[in-house]
Amino acid sequence: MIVDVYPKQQRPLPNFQLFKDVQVRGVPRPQPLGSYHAVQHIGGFTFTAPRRPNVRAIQATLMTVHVTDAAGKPARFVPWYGALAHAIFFHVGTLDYFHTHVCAPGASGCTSLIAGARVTGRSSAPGKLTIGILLPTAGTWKLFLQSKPNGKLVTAPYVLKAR
Ligand SMILES: [Cu+2]
Repeated sequence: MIVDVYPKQQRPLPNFQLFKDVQVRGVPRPQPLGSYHAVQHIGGFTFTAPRRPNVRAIQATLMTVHVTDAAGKPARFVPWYGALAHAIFFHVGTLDYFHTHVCAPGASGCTSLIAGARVTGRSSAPGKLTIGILLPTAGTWKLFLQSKPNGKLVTAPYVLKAR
């Protein structure tokens, strides 16, 4: 369970988490992590990401994903909770968490900061999401990229190895 909240303030906020353990009954059924797929067809849209993303811990990286509709036209992203896309990362094993946004030009709240590095996610054209990736540690991360292309909520999963 994640509760993701931010204080209302003007300055960008460093990525941080507060933890508390929760007891859950029952036997967990592990799901396979999956692997990285550059091209994915989800909800009637095609998500095309780099063939080999190059991600390193504590280093700002931009990853551009192109989204087209069933007719092959660039999708129009409808703002959702203040951003054109939400990129939510979980570190496999430790469940470290990183959450960043892709914003329309001129919008605020899309800059991430870790250890002096910073990166900003932008969308400068229809169908194009440039995610600012800034992960705190190396290892395997699962990214859920959530957006509303043409008004429909779609989540695209990616498995990323950060060196
Ligand atoms: Cu978000």
